[in-house]
Amino acid sequence: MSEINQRLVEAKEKLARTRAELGRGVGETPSEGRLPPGQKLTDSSKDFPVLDLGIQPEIPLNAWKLELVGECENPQTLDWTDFEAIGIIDLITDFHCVTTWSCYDMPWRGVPLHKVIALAKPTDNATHVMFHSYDGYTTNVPLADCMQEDSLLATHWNGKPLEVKHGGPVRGMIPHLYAWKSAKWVKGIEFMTADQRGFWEVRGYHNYGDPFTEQRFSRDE
Ligand SMILES: Nc1nc2c(c(=O)[nH]1)N[C@H]1C(S)=C(S)[C@@H](COP(=O)(O)O)O[C@H]1N2
Ligand SMILES: [Mo]
Repeated sequence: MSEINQRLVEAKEKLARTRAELGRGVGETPSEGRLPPGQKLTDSSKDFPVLDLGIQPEIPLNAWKLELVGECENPQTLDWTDFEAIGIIDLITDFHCVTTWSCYDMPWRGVPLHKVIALAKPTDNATHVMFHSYDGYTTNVPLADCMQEDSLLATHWNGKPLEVKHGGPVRGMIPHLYAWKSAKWVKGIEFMTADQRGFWEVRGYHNYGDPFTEQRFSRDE
């Protein structure tokens, strides 16, 4: 992790601390509408903002691998051909970043996460998943959330292969959680018998990250 943009990470950690001190949802009324409280709608007709650690790893398709490891009966490594053969779907979802921008109707294409997970057969003891990325990023998600119909490993956005800056060739897309739970440049999925915090979750961000109840920071837990 020595290559990551340390200043960027520190700035975001500081934001987590100061926002935590101010308290959550100041002056805002939680709404049950489509736009989660505290969010602003951003135009994504052409592109959308980029957030990363200052590294955008370039992984050619013929070098890309997905490792399924940990608490499962069939640990395995998939290459691009294996991965695509699982079955591609199109999915339109909303996108909510904890830095307060949201986009509606994001057109994704990819492989349903539950189908990938089914190949690995997590044991009954597996409760959580850790996503591992080529830039060293990690994020934890309960297994049940990964099994939802609209959780995806996305390969395309708006009809085109996912650009490197947005996590191509393959990124997670867990639309019902804040976007830091959607790991870009995914290289591994680890099944765990207990919850463990990922990159931002140990740096002041919420362990679960539900945008509709503003689970932004760890002090909201
Ligand atoms: N591998 C990796 N995935 C990541 C990140 C990252 O730094 N590295 N940033 C997260 C954060 S904080 C957000 S908001 C979204 C941003 O996705 P985008 O850059 O495509 O908008 O990716 C998430 N996934
Ligand atoms: Mo983010």
